[in-house]
Amino acid sequence: MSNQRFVSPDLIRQGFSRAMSDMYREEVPLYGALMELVAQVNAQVLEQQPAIARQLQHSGELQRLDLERHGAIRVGTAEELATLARLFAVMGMQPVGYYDLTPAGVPVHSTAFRAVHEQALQVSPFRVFTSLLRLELIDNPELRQFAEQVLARRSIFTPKALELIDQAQAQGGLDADAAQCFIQEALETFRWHHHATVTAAQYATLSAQHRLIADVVAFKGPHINHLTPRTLDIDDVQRLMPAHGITPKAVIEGPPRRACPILLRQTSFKALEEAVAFVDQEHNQGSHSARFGEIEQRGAALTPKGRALYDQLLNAARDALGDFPSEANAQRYEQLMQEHFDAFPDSHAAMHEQGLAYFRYFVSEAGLAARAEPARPTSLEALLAAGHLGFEPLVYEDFLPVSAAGIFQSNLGDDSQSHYAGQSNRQAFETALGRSTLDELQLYAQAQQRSLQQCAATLGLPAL
Ligand code: OOG
Ligand code: NI
Repeated sequence: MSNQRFVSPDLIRQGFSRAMSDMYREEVPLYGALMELVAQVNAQVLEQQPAIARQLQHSGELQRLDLERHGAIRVGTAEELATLARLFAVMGMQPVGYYDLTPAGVPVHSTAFRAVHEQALQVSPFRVFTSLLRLELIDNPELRQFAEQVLARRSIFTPKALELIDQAQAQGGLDADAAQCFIQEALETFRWHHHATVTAAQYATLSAQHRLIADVVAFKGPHINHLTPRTLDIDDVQRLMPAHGITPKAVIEGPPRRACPILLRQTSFKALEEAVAFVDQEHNQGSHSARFGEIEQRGAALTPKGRALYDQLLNAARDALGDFPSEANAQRYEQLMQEHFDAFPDSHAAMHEQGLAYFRYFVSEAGLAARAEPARPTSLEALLAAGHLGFEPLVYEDFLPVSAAGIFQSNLGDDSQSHYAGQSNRQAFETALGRSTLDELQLYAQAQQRSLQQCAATLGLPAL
């Protein structure tokens, strides 16, 4: 059987990401407004800062920018998570990283499904932050049992989606018709349902335990709760949001503003209060808030050394603040972050020299021109010094646990600060998932290494 007849998983992911965006824009018009604002700001940045436009052009990020977004969902059972992993695999998405949100009072642990190779990422960098509810942390045994029973009764995938996942796995892919059908069927899992699966009283009980538990347990499926476009200037978007009828949360999560962005900065706007019908109601008499909006700005992927420095500075700034960042202390928090992050070098050259970030190396014009010269440099250091090789940071494709906790919290309301005694449990998560999660640091190291191999091949050198 030849692979020719199969659609590339990257194209299925691209199609799915588009279909998801169209569905969400119809469901949540404010998302459309946010997309327009982000597109405007991005166009302005590219026009006013040609250096950024050149870098993005060079790295291939420019062509993916308009498509770029991440979503988030929350599931309730191991079986749901394991089947999702198989569904995402049809689109070339693997679980990368493990995020434990329990220390922040959110009873879930999570991974991000995404493409892992730089070429696949260029076709579609679509990611889905996927959380599994930790029912074992509910201390009331009756409520826990009730939640388990409700979850056991639901099926979040259409029969046709399940059939196509099996087919893709058995045959090694899907042809064009099957891929189209798969996109439509898979979309159903993430759709919003106005009809809850529990009574108003049951919803209230679940919600009193934790609003997140109600969000996962009381509905037919894991509705997509936000889709996040990537902006080139998050401060600008944050500033312009109110004029577009969007109220952002008080602080931007992640590192402060810098000349050379690192990791990930994010901000969100509050969840919508939406009408729903509980099973003991005829009309949409109840309400539930889950869906919100978010934007992100992505920067350089950091090495373990860079990440340790980031974590250290972030913790120091938060310790100095002495409280959770909020509207009341937002300005002071921003100032503290700026001060502390002075200690993080803010140029690509310094980050490279100190081994703080991962880079993609490329052969320059000068390097190409010098290929035939017998006395040309051949070591990495010498090639860089001679300007025969250049480098640019690899973009961070993942998430940040402290930021994710801040995003969760801002959408759950201030009354939901909870404390859970549970241990971080990557192993339990991976057992539920049915496979291990990939180490994001290894993926960046591999991409960096591939770029060096390519440079060596271009220059006709044995290795670099
Ligand atoms: C996910 C919150 C985390 C992010 O971008 O870090 C998140 C959720 O609310 O389900 O979306
Ligand atoms: Ni998000």
